[in-house]
Amino acid sequence: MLYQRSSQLFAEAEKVIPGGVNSPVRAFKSVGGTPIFVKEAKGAYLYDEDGNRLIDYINSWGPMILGHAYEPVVNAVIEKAKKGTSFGMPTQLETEIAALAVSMVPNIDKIRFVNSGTEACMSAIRLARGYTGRDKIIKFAGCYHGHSDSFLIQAGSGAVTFGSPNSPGVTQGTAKDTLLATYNDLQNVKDLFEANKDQIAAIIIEPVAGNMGCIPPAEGFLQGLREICDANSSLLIFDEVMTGFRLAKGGAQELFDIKADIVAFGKVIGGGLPVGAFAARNEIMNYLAPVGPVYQAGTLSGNPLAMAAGLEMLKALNNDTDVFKRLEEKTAYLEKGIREKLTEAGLAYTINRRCSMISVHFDANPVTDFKTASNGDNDTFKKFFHGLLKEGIYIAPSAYETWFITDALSYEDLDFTINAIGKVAKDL
Ligand code: KE4
Repeated sequence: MLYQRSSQLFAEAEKVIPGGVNSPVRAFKSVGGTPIFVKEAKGAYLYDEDGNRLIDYINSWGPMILGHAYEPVVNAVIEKAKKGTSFGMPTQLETEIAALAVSMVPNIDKIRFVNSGTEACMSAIRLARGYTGRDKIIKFAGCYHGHSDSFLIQAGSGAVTFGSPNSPGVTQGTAKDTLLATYNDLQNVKDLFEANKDQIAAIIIEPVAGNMGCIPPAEGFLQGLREICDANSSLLIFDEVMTGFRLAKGGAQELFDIKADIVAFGKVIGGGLPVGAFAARNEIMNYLAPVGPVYQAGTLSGNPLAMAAGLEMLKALNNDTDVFKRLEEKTAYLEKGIREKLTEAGLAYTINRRCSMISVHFDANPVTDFKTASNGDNDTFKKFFHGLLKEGIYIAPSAYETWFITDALSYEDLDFTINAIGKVAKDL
């Protein structure tokens, strides 16, 4: 596997784009080496600029749940583009995808589309603050809700990869309203409510965390948060940018049978085009402009191309009764294979998984929160990452990420991957 062309392209990119990338986690800083430049992709495979074929376990960080260049999405975008790409005026298509999303996801009456997961989460907490009249929010160390100021406090994903979980540029005035809790620690959350009586607008959580590796909620944890919010008249916000339309048709709310007050979406909902969204029951959503006083807007929100892509994606997931079962079975098969190979190699590891979100941690102890996620052996992870890349397997270029399984993966791809892991594990 040579990366000569990627190296050349990276050098050119660095001259005109900070760090040569438009999103830091792509820069391979956590694992070292040169970022891979992709030429095209189809199904489960990426084709890089050096002609290498890579089996993709990131899938654009989640959206490609049915594989790259999924034909119904591609064809819908092509046809829609011929009729104009943006109007800044309402279209029937927005109502169609909104109605479908509302029919798929429990406990929501209305949905507002935006252009990214960051916008969705940022708007969700503004709405919660406006609705409750309170300023403070609780987030969990290691969770990542996009890069708006209120969230860059002990954030996961790329933020922690670069050791800047508290980004410069976030003012003390903003940071003071973000309270930090420990994932899977209900008592910690109760203590925060005790210390900030009647001041907390909402808890925002990734119902399955995916930005410190994959960390599922402990039994009873989400239910406990629901009860704490009810007892304090605070809102429970599920950041389902990763889990939405991935864990189940109705996302984490369906899978865990827990009711969130506001749900944020991204990734899958746009079918690979820039779409975020946030949704809630009428009494909350009607606080949003132009109906209510909470302002939120966007030039390209509900963009026809993005809506066309998202609609085809949601229709496919809504109509395929087996897709989530296939994703579960394929990821369980992969997990079993990885366990066998890493055990054979005598390695200390933990694998966390929920449905088609999975991560490998090189630490024998349970990984249940940001602190335990930080204990993993990153040198081993680096070798694991690059060893797999050489075998034609692309996993997340950071131990603080989750893998996203696509239904486009065949069992031959999974066997190829498991065998490659066996080969690489011997040298770790
Ligand atoms: P975007 O603004 O990147 O569309 O979404 C932000 C976001 C919000 N909530 C969750 C749970 C997320 O995982 C994300 C974004 N995820 C990262 C991957 N860990 C995107 C990759 C990147 O930053 O380039």
